Amino acid sequence: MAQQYHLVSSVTCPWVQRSVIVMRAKGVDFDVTYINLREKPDWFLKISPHGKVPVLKLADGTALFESNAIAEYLDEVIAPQLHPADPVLRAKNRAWTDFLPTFAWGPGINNVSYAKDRETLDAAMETAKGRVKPLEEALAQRGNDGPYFNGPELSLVDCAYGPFFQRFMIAERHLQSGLLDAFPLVKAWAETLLADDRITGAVPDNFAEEFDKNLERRGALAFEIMSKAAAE
Ligand SMILES: N[C@@H](CCC(=O)N[C@@H](CS)C(=O)NCC(=O)O)C(=O)O
Repeated sequence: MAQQYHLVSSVTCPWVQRSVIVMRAKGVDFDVTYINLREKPDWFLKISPHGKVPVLKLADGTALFESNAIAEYLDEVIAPQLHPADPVLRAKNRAWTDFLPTFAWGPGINNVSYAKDRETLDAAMETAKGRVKPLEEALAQRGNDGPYFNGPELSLVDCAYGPFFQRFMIAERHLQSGLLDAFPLVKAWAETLLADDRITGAVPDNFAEEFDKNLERRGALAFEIMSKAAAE
């Protein structure tokens, strides 16, 4: 029987993973279609206005796009609610979720993960620190002891950042940049997210292999270091 939700996906996409995490956290079953983003099918372009995944198709055929809109929709219709009940806290959570593209690409931590050589890595580290610092301050001021963003329970903020920490940590194993060392609260938060199977398990079986290929396609230093280590 067809599931109520159908996710249009691509294997290594962190924004898709965010949708999957929300559905896992809510115990929702769903079908998935993987597409090749380098050869987008026509049917996909018809339902994704900017040609990006994720798209979540509902039982009545409605297609939702944008991972934030999808996460908010799922949180409104399926328990348990991951957004805080308090409107001020909820607004703060939305703001930190909106900060995610700045954190990742601002130029943020993705520029570290995908740096092509030592020189660009050093430059990326400097700018990325400026993107991690506001989060460190937010965690210091959040008024709870974690381990998740809002305290003991997973939130939509955790669902959004988890995929980006997961990818950063894969590259970081090879790069050893130490980016998060100056930010102990962010580091502890990232470790909590990476210890949560709802987050790290929200990728397909071939994720590791495809992510390595992604690093290779980008000419990333992390891939070069990894290949050298494997050859030794
Ligand atoms: N703001 C979008 C970003 C989604 C996004 O960038 N998806 C990438 C894959 S990770 C994509 O589909 N890229 C295809 C393209 O840009 O042509 C969201 O949150 O859903």
